[in-house]
Amino acid sequence: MKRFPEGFVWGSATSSYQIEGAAHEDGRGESIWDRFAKTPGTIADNSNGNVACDHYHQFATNIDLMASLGMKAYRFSIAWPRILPTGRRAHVETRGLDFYDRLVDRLLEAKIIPFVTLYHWDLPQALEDAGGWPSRDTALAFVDFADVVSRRLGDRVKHWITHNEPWCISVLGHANGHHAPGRSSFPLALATAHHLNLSHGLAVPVLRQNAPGAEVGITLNLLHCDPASPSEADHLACRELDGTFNRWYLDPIFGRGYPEDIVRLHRQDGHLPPEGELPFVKPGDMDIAAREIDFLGVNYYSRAIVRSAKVPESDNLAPTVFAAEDATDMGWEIHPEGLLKILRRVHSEYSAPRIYVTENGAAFDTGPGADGRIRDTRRRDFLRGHLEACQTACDEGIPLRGYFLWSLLDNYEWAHGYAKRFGVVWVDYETQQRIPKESARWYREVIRANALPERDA
Ligand code: IFM
Repeated sequence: MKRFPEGFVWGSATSSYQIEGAAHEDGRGESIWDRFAKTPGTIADNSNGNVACDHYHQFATNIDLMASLGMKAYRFSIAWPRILPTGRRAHVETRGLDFYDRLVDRLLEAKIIPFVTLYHWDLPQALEDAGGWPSRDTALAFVDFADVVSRRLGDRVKHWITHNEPWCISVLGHANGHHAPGRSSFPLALATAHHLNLSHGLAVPVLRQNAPGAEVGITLNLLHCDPASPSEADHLACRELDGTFNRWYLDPIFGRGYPEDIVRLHRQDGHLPPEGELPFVKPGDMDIAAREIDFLGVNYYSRAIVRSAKVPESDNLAPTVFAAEDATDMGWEIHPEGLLKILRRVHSEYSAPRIYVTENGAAFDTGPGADGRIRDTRRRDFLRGHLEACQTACDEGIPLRGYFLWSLLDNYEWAHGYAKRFGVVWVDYETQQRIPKESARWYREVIRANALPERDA
């Protein structure tokens, strides 16, 4: 059995709106997801995060569960409206801070390392009403939020992630309206992406100041892209998707500014003015966005097989497709090689100093059998494939320091509601009963051995 490097961090990840519930307790303000979920037609099952996994009340049970599964670390996010109900520091809700304080203390008692994500999508609605992420002012409000939270937790939390998945916040939230706040304008999405980068860079020194000795980073969702055929058109389309999805977010963080080819593309498509400076970038911004980080968080779920829409069918040679059985319940292709390729790339092209896989996992709706056991072998196989990719990356000398599976619990999968189950622990939403699935037991063995069991085990 080949072992992972000594000290490899094994954990699981969640986010505030997806699990906490208690939406109206202890002074929590309204978030954009509370508002969005009330808007007819936005959420597949018309549900919301009002109760979710009731983590706000059951966090101790959930920590016991993590401990029983041998987990060494836990990545969670802070609900901004719990701390600053109107988004601004004029009103700090201490009961919100007290909650995360208790959570962190309990984790540390259980010898589980807290990894805190500051922004995992639940913007205070008051900030949205004042312009939201397309407004530069929200970047400044974020720095205040980062300051308030890290002053309180920085003595104990030594791993900080500014933002989770800026592509989703920008594109799903502002370009195609699939996520809160449900806006549909590419120019607004580009301004959002920039203000996320800016706010990230502004927060880095604040976090370092308030949490001495901490590691600070950002989490990007990265997509490995392959052309659907060897045709030139598909290669170009592939390069463009890689640019809009990956490079637009990686390049500014690593000091390269926004990629020229994609700036050109956005100018052609009318998302940016035909020439001149980018309207949202002020002098000095790109240096701020590129402030040195200690690690890059990589969220990886699938790859894209890219086919050009701009040329007649006949120009594209036989496309690569994937079989239905190779997809998760999200319809995403299961492609562990893509994770390895992404890890190699952020190491060799961007020299990420350290890397954590901050999310990786699969939605499968396998529930309890007659004997109560949940035999989610497809999730186990998914995890094994991706962990093999991680192991290869470590063997190649890529500085991959840890892995957080998404997710600890079945939870609120945003616009999909509760129908998509990503947890290694089953949640009965009626009773709030939790049942560890077979994949959770398998993961426990991986952690215990710091190695993958033999394939036929
Ligand atoms: O549930 C989400 C999470 O909030 C962000 N990353 C992807 C997960 C699965 O879609």
